[in-house]
Amino acid sequence: MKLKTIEQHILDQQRKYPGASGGFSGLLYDIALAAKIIGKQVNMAGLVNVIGATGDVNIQGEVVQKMDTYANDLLINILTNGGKVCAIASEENENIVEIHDEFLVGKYAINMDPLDGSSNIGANVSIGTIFSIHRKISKGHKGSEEDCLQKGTKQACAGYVIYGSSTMLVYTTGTGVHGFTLDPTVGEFILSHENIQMPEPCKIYSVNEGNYNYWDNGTKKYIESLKEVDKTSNRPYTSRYIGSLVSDFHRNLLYGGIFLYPADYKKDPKKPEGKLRLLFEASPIAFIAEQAGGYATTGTQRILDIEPKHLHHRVPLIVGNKSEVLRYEEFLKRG
Ligand code: AHM
Ligand code: MG
Repeated sequence: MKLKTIEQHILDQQRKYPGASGGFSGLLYDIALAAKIIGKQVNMAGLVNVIGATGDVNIQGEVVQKMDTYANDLLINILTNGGKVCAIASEENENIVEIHDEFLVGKYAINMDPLDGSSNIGANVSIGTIFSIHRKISKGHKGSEEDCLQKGTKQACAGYVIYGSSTMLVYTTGTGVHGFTLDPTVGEFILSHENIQMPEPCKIYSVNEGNYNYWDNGTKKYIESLKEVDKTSNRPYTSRYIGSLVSDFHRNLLYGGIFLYPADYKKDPKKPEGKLRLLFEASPIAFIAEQAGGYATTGTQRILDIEPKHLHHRVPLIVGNKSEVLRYEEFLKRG
């Protein structure tokens, strides 16, 4: 058996595509490093009540941070020190994080959700980090919001880290989707899932069905259709919903499935709204899905084609096996 670390894999990819720069590989190493540290900390999360609750002062006299703040600060720290980025946008920050004068300014902008699904952490449920990398397009020496506000088709790379029964990093640069599992004994991400493709048929659906009464008719009818007995498998679809996007998507990517967070009328009875954020959640997940043979839509528009209006732009997200996502679009059209 030939073991390949994430570093070797990135270098191999770079050799295959001579245009790829070392700066880009360095950036992925930095993300992998942050992932290892966050993973270790997430594993300790259950002990916060023992060694000092969130917001409290711990035994060393330091304030114990909330896990999502910890992950955000750590990523910003590692990425700015690495000198490969020109701007960072994070779900945790209202505006972009600018690179201070003491650091080198790189050619890439990062959009990230440092710890998605963190409300699940108290129940020991898998959570994740999502990232999306764009090339710098702004004119000045430093990066600006313009570099982060690019549509999904312009992504140079997207990925996520899942902190589950193992820690895994999954990424794409537009040449397939590759997954690496952390071997905690040696601290290396080892290639474990090469060229992932979403398997057919689509067997699973993942949606917060508590929102049913707030959905439009098309979505309601589509979900009802999944409960009918399928002619080929002779059984209805299986419902699986964790409430942690990375975990729900990761399972569907490996087993075949559709994830839905459709627009709903929960907040405003006149205007349906999506919950998930385009730049930090929908767009990177859509890039990975398409690279794995799947598809992602708002119901009426391909996610990767949406021009972001602002950093925290929210969209409906329906992602999974292509034929199934297209079938959802048909239901929505018919209403
Ligand atoms: P967060 O960014 O505040 O963690 O929220 C995003 C999470 C996703 O991981 C998940 O898909 C969704 O929210 C679950 O929402 P709900 O609890 O409404 O079903
Ligand atoms: Mg999130």
